[in-house]
Amino acid sequence: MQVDNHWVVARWLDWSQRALNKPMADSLARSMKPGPTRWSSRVLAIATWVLVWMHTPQSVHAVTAVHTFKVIATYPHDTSAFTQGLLIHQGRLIEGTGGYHGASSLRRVDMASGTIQWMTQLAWNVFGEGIAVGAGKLIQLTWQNQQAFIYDPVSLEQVGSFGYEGQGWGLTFDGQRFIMSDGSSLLSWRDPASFKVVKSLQIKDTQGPVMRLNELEWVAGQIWANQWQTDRVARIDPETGQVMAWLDLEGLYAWQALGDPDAVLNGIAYDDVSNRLLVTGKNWPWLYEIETAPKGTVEAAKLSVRVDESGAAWLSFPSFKDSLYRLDRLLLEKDRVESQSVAELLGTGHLLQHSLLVDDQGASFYRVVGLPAQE
Ligand SMILES: [Ca+2]
Repeated sequence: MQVDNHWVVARWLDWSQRALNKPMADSLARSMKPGPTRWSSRVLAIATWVLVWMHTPQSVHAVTAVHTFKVIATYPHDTSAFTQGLLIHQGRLIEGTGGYHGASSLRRVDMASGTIQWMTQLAWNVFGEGIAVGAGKLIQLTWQNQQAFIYDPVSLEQVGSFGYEGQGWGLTFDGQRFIMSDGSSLLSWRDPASFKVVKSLQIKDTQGPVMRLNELEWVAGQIWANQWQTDRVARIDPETGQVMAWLDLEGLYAWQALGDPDAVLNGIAYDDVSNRLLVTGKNWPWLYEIETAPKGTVEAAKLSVRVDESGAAWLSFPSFKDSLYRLDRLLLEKDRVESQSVAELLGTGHLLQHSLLVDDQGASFYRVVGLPAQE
């Protein structure tokens, strides 16, 4: 039976987005009519199987992926540094700290030894927050002072300041604009010259808005954000605001042992030259260089469909570079359900769009499943 690809595509989309779409419901209803047609436990089993398939956490859109980490190196970190901003500029580690009475600072730190090479302290009544380098300057936010400081990004000499409205939490730079958090689920994109808001997005995962976004880092086309008071970092698609994966750093450092509820994970720095990723926390004794790895949970890949001029259907989905994916096909016929893996792909780049030609002669449904990292 030749099935129009558009129809397959439409059914697939319906299926992926709703619990039970009408064509499938109708089809199942027809199959389950009593009488000469088979009203058997087998049909019920099929229906159940389909429902299980649809409701499994492994189905598309169901669960935001959770990634874990591997420690590459551990470096000393100043335990008096209440870390609020962390970045690497020209291979140098720069840290912004918070707190009143002189605890707020901007400093350049020798990574290997943890030694402070240069530091400026903010006024006693100023609480430092996120830092970022962009458009030839380093900007440091303040929490509630509604004032930001401008520094030369190399010498770290202060060259100016300006005012803005609202709370300042995290800050990063996407190559064109600053991106700022304020402790809510919103991120704002800001013009590097005027610091005026040019775009704003609410950040969500599959469960809804993600609150308390804190320290930020631009990592190869994604925004990474510490969620305040958790051990988690959200990896955010800057176009949609969707959390594409969570990086779960629980167990990296048992900060609870410090006895300070404020000593939470905060601080992400990424060096795109050396591809190093560094994380730390407020008053933590260690700075960690880490790599990320899938945790064996599922990638919430956004499978989309394109039909080309010849009528062939292409499935595509975005991926992270450290993920292995499996494409499953579910063949659904009246008296037969068959599931098979049709492709296995290793993601090779952030937000890379994988495309697969789908050659369908029947009613098929697809899903993408993120696989655990292979040992
Ligand atoms: Ca950062």
